[in-house]
This record gives sequence, C-alpha cells and structure tokens, in this order.
Amino acid sequence: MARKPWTAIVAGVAGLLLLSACGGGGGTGGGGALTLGFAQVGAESGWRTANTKSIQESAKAAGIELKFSDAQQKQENQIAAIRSYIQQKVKVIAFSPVVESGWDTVLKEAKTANIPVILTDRAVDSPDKSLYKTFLGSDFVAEGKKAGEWLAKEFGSAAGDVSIVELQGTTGSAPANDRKKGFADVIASNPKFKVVASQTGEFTRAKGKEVMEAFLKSQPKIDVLYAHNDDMALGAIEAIEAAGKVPGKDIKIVSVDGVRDALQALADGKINHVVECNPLLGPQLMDLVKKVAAGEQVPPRIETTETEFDQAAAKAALPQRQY
Ligand code: GZL
Repeated sequence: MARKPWTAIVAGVAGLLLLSACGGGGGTGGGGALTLGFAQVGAESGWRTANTKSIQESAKAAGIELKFSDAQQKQENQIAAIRSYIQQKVKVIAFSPVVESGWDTVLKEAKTANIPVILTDRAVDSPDKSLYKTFLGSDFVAEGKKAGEWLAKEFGSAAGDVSIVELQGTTGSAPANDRKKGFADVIASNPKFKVVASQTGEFTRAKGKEVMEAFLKSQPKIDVLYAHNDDMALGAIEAIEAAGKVPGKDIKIVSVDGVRDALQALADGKINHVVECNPLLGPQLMDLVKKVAAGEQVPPRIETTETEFDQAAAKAALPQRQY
C-alpha cells in the first residue's frame, strides 16, 4: 500500500532530528555514543584486573564509548591521559587517582573545558570539591578497622606482646593511608599489640614477597601480618613458606580485597581473615556517567557495600566468586 505523504514527511524530519542530535556537541563521538575517558591506575593486582573488566564490560553494556588508559601506577601517566581526554573533548572523565595529592592543576583544566570528572575507587585530597562531581568507592578506614577488630578478637587474650608486621599499599594512595589509619586506631586500644615493622609492598605480589623476606630476616618474632591487599599477602605467603614457617599458623595473616586466590588461601588455612573491597564498580559508574552527562545532580560520595570472610565464608563464596 503506498505511504501517505505525511508519514513520509514525519519519518524524514525525525531522521534529520536524530542525526543532528547524534552529530551535535562535544563528547558524543562520531556515532552519537556518549564518550567516557577513563584513566586507570595500572594492572598491579587481581583487584585491579577485576575493576578494569567491570568498567570495560559495563561501558559496552551501557552503550558508552570508552577511551581507556593504563598508567602503570605512575601519576604522570594518569595526568597525561586526562589531558588527552580533554583534547579529545570527551563528555565525561573518570579515574582512580594512584595517589591522593597533586591533581588540582589537571582537574582545573578539565573544569575549564566543562568536562565533568568522576572519581572511582581512590580519592584525592584536594580541598576544592568542585573539581569533581562525585566519588564512587570504598571506605578504606572502615576496611582497616575491620582488620584491626579481627586481630583484637583473635589475640585479645594473648599473654605477651603481639608482634605485627604491616605490608602497606602504594605510598601516598588513599587505600594505604586509610587502611593504615583504621587498623592503627583499633589496635591502639591494647598496648600488647605492637607494629614492629611497616613498609610498602606497592600492592604487588612480587614486592610483597620481597618485603616479607626482609621482615623475616630483621624481626626476631612475627605473630601477625596485616597486608593492605591480597596480592601482597599471597607474595608474603611464598616468603613465609620459603623461611620454613607455616602461614596461617606460625604467622597469622589478615588481608584486604577478597580476590579468588586469597579466598582459596583462606579456605586452605594459609590466610586467617579477608576484608572485602569491592572492585565491581562498573555498573554504578556508568549510571553516574549518564546522569552527570545529562547535567543531573548526583550524591557527592557513593560507598560500595562490602563484607568480610572467615574460612567458612570463603569456602561458601568460592564457587560463585566472579574474580
Ligand atoms: C582499593 C584499590 C586497591 C586494592 C589493591 O580500592 O585501590 O588497589 O586494594 C589495588 O589490590 O591495587
């Protein structure tokens, strides 16, 4: 049946409007998709790998064009990536700041370019809260407190001093600063708890193993290891076993993240407690990107929900663990 002329006209006008909408303004890319520039920390840990996968898969599912960079844990690389996103006129920029300080200049450049910024995973210490729209991630102080509370319960009735060694995360990073603070605040309640050595293991297995080897040589007695992430704990386990000691028994271990390998070590009795830090931020991030791109108000801080694992919980969680 021949089309009525008016339907052809309406379809043609609608098509023109759609094309003009797609081809309009900055940050919608050639194909009309909303473009997000994401500057990732690196690929230093199992947590980071899961975080990257969540972001990439969620962007695809949300129809958002993702420009992604890996800074190899170097702040100068993240700053360069953010500047390139500004040059490309993306609609929104998101990133996980490798360290807390030194971001004001580049964030002011993004603000001047009218490109909204979302912080994910890690925070910045800038006093100017107008430099970013929101923070999506964990409460790292609470994670440190959970680790301290486990230790206080486990060793509360110990007769003598409890010698603790601590593998810190990346120096200057929000998770390292805050997990250290939360843990220290809790163990301060008992003078028997003594941190006899504390050093960065840079959130990696290799460095965690290297620093634990040094702790084992320098410390006459180690009762507990507090590792700011699972990868360093897993590296430390290698060092403890190489020294002829039994991880989980001779030296008890509490760690943070909850990646599969750590839950397996917990199930096997080589780690004693794991505090979860949720890396699966992708879906929430994409919702925020769309809202911010549309000029909608979003909460200034959105914290993820997290749990903690003892051996039984680890065994129960392993079959369905996504990462
Ligand atoms: C925490 C995240 C940390 C993880 C580490 O949100 O920034 O960085 O705990 C990762 O595994 O390297």
